Amino acid sequence: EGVQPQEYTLIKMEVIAPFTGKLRALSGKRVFLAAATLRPETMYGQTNAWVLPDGQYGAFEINEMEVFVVTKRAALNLAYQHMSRVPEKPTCLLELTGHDLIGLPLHSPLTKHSVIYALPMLTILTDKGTGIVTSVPSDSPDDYMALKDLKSKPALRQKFRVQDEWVLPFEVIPIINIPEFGDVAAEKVCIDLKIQSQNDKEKLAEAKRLTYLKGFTEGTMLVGAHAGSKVSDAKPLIRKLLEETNQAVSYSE
Ligand code: A2H
Repeated sequence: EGVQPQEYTLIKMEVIAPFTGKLRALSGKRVFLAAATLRPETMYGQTNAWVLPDGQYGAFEINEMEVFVVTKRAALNLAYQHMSRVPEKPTCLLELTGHDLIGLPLHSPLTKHSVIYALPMLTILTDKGTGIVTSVPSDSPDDYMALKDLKSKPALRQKFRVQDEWVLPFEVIPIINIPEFGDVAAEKVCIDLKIQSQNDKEKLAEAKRLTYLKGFTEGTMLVGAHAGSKVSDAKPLIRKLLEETNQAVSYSE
């Protein structure tokens, strides 16, 4: 835990009905994978969600209608931030693992895709955010490499029972221009640094360092309501829009 609280935007990625398997127990509710992001302005570039296959998750009651799938740890934080049906007490309707979530069809804000899927990422930390991550391979080196691994390794897809059609049709979407890195910064930096896989920790840390600050300070939006604006100007406006339209909530830890 850092000294300063980190303020995230939780993106509400809605599970598309009808529910099957374990999720059937939640039929009639609105169920969301709640993904913690620091880059709400990149949601135009979402291609999938990430879950940790062996991660422990739960479906927690947020209010009468809405359920969030997050880690138990995040549910407790949410309950202390007025996001629990019972104040300060998480109510878990269903325990789930990442394996139960892989393949869920999702409807997520701002992306051009009407359906995206939950896919496995092996480097998700369960002590940060919600344990659910939304994937923007154009601007996040971690997301780019994890998607590339799944696309290029049929054995990895088989291992986690990932169907080709959840992965192969989803291309990197250009959403932000960074003068030094072009329109798909994460892809360029991963190629330049010759990053081999999502497990290449040191190089990925360098790639993140290179893209993260420059994206904010020098990036220009290519798409959406703020196309042509600086990322630093668009970011708070997009965040506000997502929250006002109930497609996201703020969350800190
Ligand atoms: B970011 P910080 Cl486009 N485990 O969102 C691993 N990574 C996690 C996580 C977890 N439990 N929870 C959140 N994250 C990711 C978008 C994005 C992000 C872009 C570019 C950079 C970037 C799309 N994925 O983060 O350690 C989430 O990915 C680079 C730092 O709290 C979240 O924002 O600073 C970010 O890490 C939070 O990381």
